[in-house]
Amino acid sequence: MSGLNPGYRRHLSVAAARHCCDSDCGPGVRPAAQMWTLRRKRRMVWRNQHETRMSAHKIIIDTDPGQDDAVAILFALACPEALEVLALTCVAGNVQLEMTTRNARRICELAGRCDLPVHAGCDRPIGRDLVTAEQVHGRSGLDGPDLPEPLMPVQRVHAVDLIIDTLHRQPSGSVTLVAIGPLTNIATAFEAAPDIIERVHEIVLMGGAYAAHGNVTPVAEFNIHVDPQAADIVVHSGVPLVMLPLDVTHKVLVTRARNAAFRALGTPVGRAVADLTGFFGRYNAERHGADAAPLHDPCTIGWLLRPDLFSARRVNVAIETQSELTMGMTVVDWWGVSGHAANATFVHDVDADGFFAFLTDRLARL
Ligand SMILES: [Ca+2]
Repeated sequence: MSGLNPGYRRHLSVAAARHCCDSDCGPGVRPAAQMWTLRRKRRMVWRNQHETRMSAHKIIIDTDPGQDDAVAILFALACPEALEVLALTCVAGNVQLEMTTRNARRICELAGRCDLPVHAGCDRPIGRDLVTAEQVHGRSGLDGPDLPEPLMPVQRVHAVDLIIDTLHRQPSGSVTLVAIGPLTNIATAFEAAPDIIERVHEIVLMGGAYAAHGNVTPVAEFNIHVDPQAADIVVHSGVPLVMLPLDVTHKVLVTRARNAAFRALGTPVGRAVADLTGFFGRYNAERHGADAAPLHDPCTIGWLLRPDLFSARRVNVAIETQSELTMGMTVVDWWGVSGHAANATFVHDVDADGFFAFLTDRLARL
C-alpha cells in the first residue's frame, strides 16, 4: 500500500475519517427533489435498456476527455446491444482531473445518458508530476463544440474504488477495462487490490508506439509518457492486454470527407463530433502540416466491436521508466529477440474506410 498513488492514498484516509457511504451525492450536491428526478430517470433508462444489455459485453471506460475520448464514449454508448458501459472513470491526463470529469459528464448528457455513473479518480500520476496537453485539446480539454455545463453529478465513490468494487461484484472474467487515458487509476487499483487482476476479462488500451515513434517525445506516446510507472505495473500484471498504439491510430485519419460525413448526420451528436474532430484537425494542421488528424481513442471501441477491421501481433512490451531521455517508451519485441513471453496483442493496422463507415453508422443512432 505504501507505493499507492499519493492522491488516492489521501482519499483513503479522508474516506476512512468520515465513514464514506456509497450514495451519489458527491461534489455536485443536489437538492433532494432534483436527485429524486435523476434517480427516477436512471431507473427508467435502466428498464428501457435492460433487455438489450443482457448479452452485452460489460466495460468500464477509464478516460481523460479529450476530443477523441469523447468520440470513443459516444461510439460505445451507440452500441448498447454489444457493449454495456458500467461507468466512466476519469483520470488526469489531457487536462486536469476536474476538467476531465466535467467533460465526461458533458459527453454523457450529449448522448442522453445522464444515468451513466461518472467517477473522479487520480489527479496525478503515480511517481511523476502531471503533464497535460491543452495545446492539443484546448483549455477545456473539449474545445470545439459549444456544450453546456453538465447537470448530472459526479459519483462520490473514487474511481479506483469503483474499479475494485465492480471487479469484486461482477462475475470473474466478465468485465473489460477500456483505458483511453494514462493508466494511473487502473494501476492504482491493481496495487490496492491485487486479487482483482485475475478477475479482469482484458484491458483494451490506447497507448504506446513502435514504428510510428512518439507524439510527445521522439519515442513516447502521450498516455504512456504521462504515467510510465502505471503502464509498467499494467504490462507486468499478467492481465490479458490489447494495445492500440500510434502505429494503428495514425492510420485512422479524420479527413475532410470523413468529418463532413459526421456533420451530414444532421443530429446534435453528429455536429458535435464534427466540431470535436475539426478542432483536433486544426492542431495537426498547424503543428504537423497534415490535413487530417488521427482519431486515437475510438480505435479501442472499434476493436471491441469489429476486430475483423484490424490486424494485430502477439508481442512482448516493456515500458521505459528510468531514462529521462526515453521515459515512457514502449519497447516492443517485434521479432521475439528478447526471449520474453508475449504479454500483449499489439494492433498495428486497420481498414480505415471500414472503420469510419462503421463509426459514422453507429453515431447516427444517438
Ligand atoms: Ca484519452
